[in-house]
Amino acid sequence: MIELNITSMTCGHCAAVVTKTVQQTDPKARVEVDLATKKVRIDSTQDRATIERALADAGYQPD
Ligand SMILES: [Cu+2]
Repeated sequence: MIELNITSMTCGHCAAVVTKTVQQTDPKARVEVDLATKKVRIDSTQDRATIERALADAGYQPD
């Protein structure tokens, strides 16, 4: 389980982009976004660094 904080994530659109971006690195990933706490929980076989890089490229740099 990978847990990331992404404070730049502010609305449902951001949450959708974050989810889609993670699933592009691992189509089987389970992604849970909590907008209130700006936390993303990811269940994936992909490594953390790869996911963080993909999110940064999409404009959502994890803290
Ligand atoms: Cu947004």
